[in-house]
Amino acid sequence: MSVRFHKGFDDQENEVTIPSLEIERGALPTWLSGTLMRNGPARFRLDEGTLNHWFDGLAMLHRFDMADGRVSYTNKFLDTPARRAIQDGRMRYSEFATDPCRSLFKRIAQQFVGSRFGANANVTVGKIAGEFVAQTEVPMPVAFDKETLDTIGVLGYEDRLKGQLTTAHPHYDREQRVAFNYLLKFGVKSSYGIYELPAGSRTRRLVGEADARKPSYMHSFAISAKYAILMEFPLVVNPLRLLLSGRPFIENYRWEPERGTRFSIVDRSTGDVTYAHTDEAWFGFHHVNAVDRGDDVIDLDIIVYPNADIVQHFYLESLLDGPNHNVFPDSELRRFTIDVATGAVTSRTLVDHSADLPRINYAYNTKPYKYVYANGIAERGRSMLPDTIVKYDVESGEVKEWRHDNHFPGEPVFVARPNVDAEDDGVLLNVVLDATTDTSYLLLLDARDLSEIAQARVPQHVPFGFHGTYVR
Ligand code: QVM
Ligand code: CO
Repeated sequence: MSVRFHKGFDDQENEVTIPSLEIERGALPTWLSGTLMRNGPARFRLDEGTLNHWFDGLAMLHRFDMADGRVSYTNKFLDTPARRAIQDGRMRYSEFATDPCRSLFKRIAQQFVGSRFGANANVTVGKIAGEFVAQTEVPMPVAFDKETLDTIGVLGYEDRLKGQLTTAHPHYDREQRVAFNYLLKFGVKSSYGIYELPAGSRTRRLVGEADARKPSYMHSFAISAKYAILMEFPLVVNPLRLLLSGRPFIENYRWEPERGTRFSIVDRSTGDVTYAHTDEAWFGFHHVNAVDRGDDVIDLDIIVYPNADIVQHFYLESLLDGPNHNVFPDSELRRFTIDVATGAVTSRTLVDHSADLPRINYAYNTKPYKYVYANGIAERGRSMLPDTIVKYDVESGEVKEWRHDNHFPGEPVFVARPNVDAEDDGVLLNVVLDATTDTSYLLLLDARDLSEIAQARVPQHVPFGFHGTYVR
């Protein structure tokens, strides 16, 4: 099979502003007026050596502005200590899977002055206290100017919550106007604190705290109307190792499937914590939704893998030079039904198809819903990277697909058509790498049937990124 996706991992040093992209096919819907902002790594090659992993690359912001049938494009690196050091020819800060060379003394000193992290927030874009921020899993959001994409700086919270790790996937309760996230505090006894942050505020409030001796690597979590739920995959770390091993962050984690999978369930109003458990070992990055069924049962839907091999798959060496059998690990959309009172967990496959980077119409978060959009795998056991856009019907298990040979889409972002009721009445925005020309384009699909609406060409490549957000 010919796979030419490598351009998606090439550095993109060119920062441009293009007032009007060429619309190569179709036309933008007249109602579509807003901005898609995306984040992702755009530089891996250093003066000496290369970063190890897809999650390590230097953050670049991308902005697609849509109005009056036109699309403009701007991209800019996030201006951070990590980026400046690399421009000066040195790697000075820890990334997900790459560490600079350091003495033990320096490592420990840095641990306590908190400068091991160079603010390379390359995962997603959010909004905190009215500011647009780039976010990653170290709780130091980096504010930037929405128009110019110029970096403003690390956004400070005004509270006393402490923790070293969080997610780049906060949840939002649009009625209560609060955001939720967790903050992991490493210690002899580590804890995951669930906090809420009112819109417009910098003051987080601790809702409840679950403890863990060996914290799990959890890239996202779920909220239902009543609970915040942490699905603790058995990819776990001994916090001492993180402090002393001298290995990059993720290499300190161990796959311990015999632990099974624990769920920490925090009551959003009382802060009470209960635990549930299954002997089955699962791993995943992305929760899809969670819905309360009756009083004390939660249906939690998530893209899962039977193990954490996917983390290895995303090393650049594996992606770019791996042997032909180095294919994308199989995933599925699975529903875990949790009985909060008894701690019992059962689960079943909802959609038996491989994909990741799932999105829903977020108005349906915590509510009964039907559709998931994701970055899909055309052929299990053959594709190395996601190469389709899929739409899942979680009730029937039906899969719809958009695909095009040698075109590599990313995360599909759903935008609802204003003033409509149907869950899937809207468009999907997707940045696709066209590996036949080594350039990218913004693809608009009708979310109902995945038919093409328009394509707007960027005259250079947009490296494969992670997440984005649409703002009106
Ligand atoms: C120290 C550290 C880091 O889908 C994309 C996922 C991306 C995830 C990323 C980029 C995670 C990065 C995590 C850089 C962790 C840094 C932590 C949390 C604890 C400190 O003690 C040590 C700086 C290595
Ligand atoms: Co993510």
